[in-house]
Amino acid sequence: NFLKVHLCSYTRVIPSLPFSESSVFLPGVSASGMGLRLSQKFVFLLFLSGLVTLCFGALFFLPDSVRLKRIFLSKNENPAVTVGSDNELSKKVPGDPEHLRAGLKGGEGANVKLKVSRKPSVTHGARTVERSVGSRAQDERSPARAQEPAARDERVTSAAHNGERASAYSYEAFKKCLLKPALGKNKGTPSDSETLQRREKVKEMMKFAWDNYKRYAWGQNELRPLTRNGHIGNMFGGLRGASIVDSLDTLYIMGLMEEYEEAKEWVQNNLNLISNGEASLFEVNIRYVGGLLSAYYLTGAEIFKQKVVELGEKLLPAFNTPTGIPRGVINLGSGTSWSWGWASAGSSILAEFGTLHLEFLHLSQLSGNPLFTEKVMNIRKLLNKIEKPHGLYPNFLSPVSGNWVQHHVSIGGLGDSFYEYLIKSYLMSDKTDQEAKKMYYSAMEAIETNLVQKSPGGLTYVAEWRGGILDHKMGHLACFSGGMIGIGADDGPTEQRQHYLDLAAEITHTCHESYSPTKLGPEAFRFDAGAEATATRLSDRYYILRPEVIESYMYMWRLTHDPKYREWGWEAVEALEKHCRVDAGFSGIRDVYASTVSHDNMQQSFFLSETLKYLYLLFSDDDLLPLEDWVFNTEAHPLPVIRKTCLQEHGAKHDHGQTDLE
Ligand code: DMJ
Repeated sequence: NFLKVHLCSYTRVIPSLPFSESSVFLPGVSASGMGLRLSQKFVFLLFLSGLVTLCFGALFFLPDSVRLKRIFLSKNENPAVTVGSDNELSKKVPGDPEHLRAGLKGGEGANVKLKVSRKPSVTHGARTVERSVGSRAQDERSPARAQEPAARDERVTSAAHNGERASAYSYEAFKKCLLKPALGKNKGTPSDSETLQRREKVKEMMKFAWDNYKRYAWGQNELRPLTRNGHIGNMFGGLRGASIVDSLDTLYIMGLMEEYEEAKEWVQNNLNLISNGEASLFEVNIRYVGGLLSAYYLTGAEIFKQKVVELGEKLLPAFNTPTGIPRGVINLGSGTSWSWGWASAGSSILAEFGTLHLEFLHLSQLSGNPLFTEKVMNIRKLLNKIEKPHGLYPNFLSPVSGNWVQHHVSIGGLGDSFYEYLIKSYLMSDKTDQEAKKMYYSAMEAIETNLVQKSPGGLTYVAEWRGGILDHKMGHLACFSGGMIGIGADDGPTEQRQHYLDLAAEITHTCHESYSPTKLGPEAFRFDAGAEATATRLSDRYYILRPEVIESYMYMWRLTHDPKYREWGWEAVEALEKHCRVDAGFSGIRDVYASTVSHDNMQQSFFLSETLKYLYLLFSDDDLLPLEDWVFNTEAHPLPVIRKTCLQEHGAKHDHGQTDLE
C-alpha cells in the first residue's frame, strides 16, 4: 500500500517534470528539454537524484519475497530506517535528539518516518492471549509498528569466533555440577504397578502423537490430525519442524530412542536457520531455543549447541530499540522487528519480553558471549526501576519510551510467564539471583493484595485487573500459577511459606474444578453472575490440548505427594483419550461442554513438549529431572541450574559467559 500510494503520487508528479512533452511548469524550457539553462539542469538533476534515492529507499519496504528486493539487498543488510505509523516514535522523531540518538544506535542510518502496511502476524502469545482459535488478531489488519535499524554488535557477527567459544564449553564439566543424575537412578520408573501402567499409557500417547506427525506432517510445524496433513503457520518466521524440536527432550526422557534419533537427525540435516520470515520472538525462544538447549544439556550432542547459538544470534537484533525492550516480531533474515499489530500503540508484551531470561542466560553459558545475558539484564533493570501501579506489572510497555501503555494486569495471557521467569531465574541461579527473588515476591504480594479473590462458592482465583477494576475471570493459561506459587513457596518469607503452598493448592483445586464435565477445561472461566469456574461465553469453551492445569498437578505432586494430583492427572489422560484422540493423532476440541465433540484439527506442538511430558513426570519418581537441578522453561524444556562456582572449578564456564547476577 505504501508503494502504491507513494508511487502513485510520483506518477502524479512525473507529468509535470521538465522532460514531459506537455510541460508548461518551467518557463523557458523547451519540450525536448534541450534548451535548459545551467541552473535548471542543476535543479532537474537534483530532483532526479532525489527520486532515485527515494525509490531505492522504498525497496526496503517491499515484502521479503519480492525478487527486486532480493536482487538489490543482500539478506543480511538491515534497513537503516525506522518505520512508524501512529506510534510514539514517529511522533517524537522529528527534531527530538534523544530519539534520533536512540534510533541511530549501532551507528546505522537516520530515522525516516514512513507509513507501511503489512500482512497481519498472529501469535500464540506468551501464554499471551493465544490466538490460534477464534483469534482477534487473525482478523485484524493493523499497520506495522516501529522497526529499528538492526544494528549488528561486533560480538554477534563474529560467528566463527562464537563457534570456537561454543565448542570450548565442557559438557563433562557441566555434568559434574549436577547434584543428581538427570534421569534418576532408574529413569524415574515408579515402583507401584498402577502408576507404572499409567506412565506407560502416557508414553504410548506420545508415540501415537509422534508417529502420526511423522507420517502426515514430517518437517512441518504441526500435525492436522483430521485432514492428515501438516501445518506451518506464521509464528516461527519460516522455521520448520516445531513439533520435532519441541519433542526432542520428551522423546529422550521417555526412552523413545529410535524416535529421538530420527528427530536429532532431522535437526542435523534439515533444521534450516536461514529463514526470512516474520517470527514471534517469544515463540521461537521458548520452543526452538528452549527445545535445543534442553536437548543439548540432556544428551551432550554438539549439533544442538551449534544450532541453538546460531539461532540465538538471529534473535538479537530484536533488542535494537531505544530502550532495549525487544519488539514481538522479528524477521530472522533481515533482523528487522515490529510490534504486533494488535498490541496497543506499538507496545511490547510483558509475557513476551519477560520470558527470555532463562534461555538467554544459557545462550551466554554455551556460547561464551555475554551479549545474551546483557540483553535480558537490561530488560530486568528497566522493569525493576519503572514505577508500578499498586506494585503490579501491566501487560503492555512501549519499547520506545519504556512506559506502560495500558493498565491491564493479568497472571494469565499477556502477563503469565514473566512472573514464572522471575522465580525460575532465582532457582536457576542456584538461588543467588537476589534481584529476581525480590521482584518475584513483591509481585506476588501485589497480586495477592489486588487480584486474588474467593468466589461465593469458596474457590480461590486470580482475577484480572483493568486500571483498578476487577474482571472476575481466569484463563486456562493462568492455571500454571498453582505450580509456580508452589515452587516459590519454600523461598518466601518464613511466615508466608505455608500460606504460599496453601494458595498454590487452592488455585490448582480451582483449575481442576474448571475441568468439567468432560474433564477437560475451557480457555477461560468466570466467577461472576453465578458462575463458579465455568465458561459463560461460547467463545471461551474450547480446549487446545493445553498443559497448564496438568503442569500444576505435576508440581503439586512433587511438592506434597498428595495422591489426588495423580488421580486428577489420570482423569485428564482418560479425557484426552476419549475426546481428543482421533485416528491420526490428537486434536483440540471446540466446546468442552458439548456432548458431541467437535475437533479443531490441530495437534499443537506444546502437547508433545508440555502436556505429555508433565503427565509422564507426574507418574514418574521424583528423581527423573530432579527439581534441585532443573527448571522447566515455559514450554516445559528442562534447563539446568547454573552453579557458577562449581562450573568455574571444573572449567565448564567461559570467562565471557559470566552473568551479571551478583
Ligand atoms: C505454551 O506454548 C507455553 O506454555 C506458553 O507459555 C503458553 N502457551 C502454550 C501452552 O498453552
